[in-house]
Amino acid sequence: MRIIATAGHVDHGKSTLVRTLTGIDPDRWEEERRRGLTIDLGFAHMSLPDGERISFIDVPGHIRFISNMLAGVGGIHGCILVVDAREGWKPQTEEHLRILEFVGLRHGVIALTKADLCDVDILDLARHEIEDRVADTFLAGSSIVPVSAVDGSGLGELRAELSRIVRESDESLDRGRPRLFIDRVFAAKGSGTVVTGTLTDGPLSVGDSVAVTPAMRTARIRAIQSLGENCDAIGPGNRVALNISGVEHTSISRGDVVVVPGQWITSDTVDAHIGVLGGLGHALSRRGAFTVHIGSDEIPARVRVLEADHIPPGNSGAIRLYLDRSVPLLPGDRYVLRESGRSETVGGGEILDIEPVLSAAKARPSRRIERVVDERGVVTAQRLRLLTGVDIAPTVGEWVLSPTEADRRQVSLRTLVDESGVHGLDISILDDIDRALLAKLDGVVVDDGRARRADLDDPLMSHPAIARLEQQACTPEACSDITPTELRRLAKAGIVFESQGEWFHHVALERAHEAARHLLALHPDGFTVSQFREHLGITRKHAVPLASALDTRGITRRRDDVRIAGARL
Ligand SMILES: Nc1nc2c(ncn2[C@@H]2O[C@H](COP(=O)(O)OP(=O)(O)OP(=O)(O)O)[C@@H](O)[C@H]2O)c(=O)[nH]1
Ligand SMILES: [Mg+2]
Repeated sequence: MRIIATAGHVDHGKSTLVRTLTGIDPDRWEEERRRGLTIDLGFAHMSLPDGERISFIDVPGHIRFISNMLAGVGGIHGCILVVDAREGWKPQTEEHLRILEFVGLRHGVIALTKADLCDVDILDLARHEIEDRVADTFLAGSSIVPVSAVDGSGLGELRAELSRIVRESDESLDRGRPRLFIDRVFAAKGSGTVVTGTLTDGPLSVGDSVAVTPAMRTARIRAIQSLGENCDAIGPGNRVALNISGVEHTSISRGDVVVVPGQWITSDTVDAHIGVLGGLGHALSRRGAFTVHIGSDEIPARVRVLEADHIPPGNSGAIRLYLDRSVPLLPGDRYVLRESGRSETVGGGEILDIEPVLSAAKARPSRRIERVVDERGVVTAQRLRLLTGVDIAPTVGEWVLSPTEADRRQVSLRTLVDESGVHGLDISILDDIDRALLAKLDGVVVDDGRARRADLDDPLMSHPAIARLEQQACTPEACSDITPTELRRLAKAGIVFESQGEWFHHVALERAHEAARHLLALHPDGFTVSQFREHLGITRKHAVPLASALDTRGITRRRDDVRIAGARL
């Protein structure tokens, strides 16, 4: 599926051409048909001879309805630029073409209409003029096809050109986060609210919970139609009608956006690249009242030129846009800037930053992810994806850190750890990011909630209880001068061990091991706890846990009342 928009001056034959190709009259309104003038967007579709399907968006050519034209060209794959062969290039031929450039279109064909009314010389003249006019645009070198809706000439070649556009244009990007800029909304009899638009960025399914910007009213998708047919799910790059429940049609208007909650950042201040039209009679500065056209939305805005105070016609630069309301956006989104006072197209380009951090005086917008991270220092990988549309692996935990920020934090962590000495740094005073960084810091050990330099002696290792337990060996007394936590840390270090509630120094295990070896040499069929106890000269209180410690280590194995050799003897 590809979506093709018409473009061109008023009365040049756009709607007639769409009707001739598809059999569907894109002029939906009685007023449009009566006046023979397209006012709002029209829709039609067809199958090409090779089976490919095309949706058409037919736009009005009249300058008064340019906003409607702008609302129709978001998310399209190609265009038919329509030029009346007798009239040639006209203001809205030029303006529409420039608008299509600003929205980033790369594919199209030029239809030279009403060929039945002209002779070959006129057609040649028109062709040469068009070739000149499109020379510096995406239509440079495109086919110019003379067509007639009256005698049908040229239509075969035009269809072949449409097939070429289908082949050469890329499928719409699937980012897994659908966005539907609404271009029509109405109440369907018996089924509630219906919104239509060009679906981009991800698929939608019946049953999905969605939200409608700017108020983020939540709704559920009850039914989906595309090309007049019901479907359970639909991918990006399609014309779509959604029947949604939960939102009144009167509370939605063109330009509102259907999204999945949590998947988009909506912003009202953005930095953008702008190309200013060469034909503009003045430079772009902050003076003036502007409208920004993004998707099907038209938003009043103020402009601030960045890195300069104006941009001359034909030049490009960066601007900050202060929008009257928030829109779900991504860097790379295209927009068109118009001046509302003079009602003229000023320029357009791509959004670079949907959440500028630096003041306009300092901002140097670009699409570099590193810039986005640098300006913030720290950002979660999830937020970074919403800000840039790109998945970046976290530096640590769930965070992406700029190199400067990572350095700064590591240096300060090292200082804190150094200063805390053998006592150690209480890591509960750190934030989550520092705690995660600390765990990866070389030469630092975190133990029991405290971080120390690994090369420092641990005072616990010289605790008097250790020497005492070592001396008492197989007959330890209960320790009152050391905590269970400390004993467990010593056990982790392999210095002491616990068996059946008794704490022993490791030497006790070595002696018990020796005793077992000795007794098994005398009694290959096994020795009793009594023999073990007598051999070591200890009581049952210590003999039982020691024998059990031998069992758990596989040195001995218990069989009925005796111990026999284990695998690790
Ligand atoms: N003879 C002839 N007339 C045509 C042809 N195509 C369009 N027309 C006529 O030109 C007039 C304008 O055609 P439309 O299709 O309404 O023009 P449009 O570009 O859609 O106009 P807007 O939508 O208002 O910008 C109508 O009267 C058509 O019948 C053609 O190939 N041959
Ligand atoms: Mg029309």
